[in-house]
Amino acid sequence: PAREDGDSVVLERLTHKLLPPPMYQVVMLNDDFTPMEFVIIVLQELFGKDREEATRIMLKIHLDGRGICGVYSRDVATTKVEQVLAAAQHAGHPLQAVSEPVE
Ligand code: NFA
Repeated sequence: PAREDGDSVVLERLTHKLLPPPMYQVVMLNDDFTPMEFVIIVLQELFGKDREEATRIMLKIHLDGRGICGVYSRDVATTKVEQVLAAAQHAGHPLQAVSEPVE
């Protein structure tokens, strides 16, 4: 019978239920040089945090050495890391970020 793209919708939903996409956390690392204010702005502009949450995450990174900025699909997480590194390079700060699979 005619498909009218209905089958692919069903298959996509079924695949989604059986096998949720692996998720990746973007982790930012502490250093001794990047200004706290720069980290707060990056967390707001690139990760959509309000100032209060951005400050909380920045301080967590400062105190613990690392902190989670957000959790995304693999491609989005990779792009977020690239954006952090580009912003840091542009500003002349050594800020580092990595993505890693959740659990
Ligand atoms: N440790 C940095 C400072 O004291 C601040 C910082 C926080 C850097 C989080 C990187 C990540 N200026």
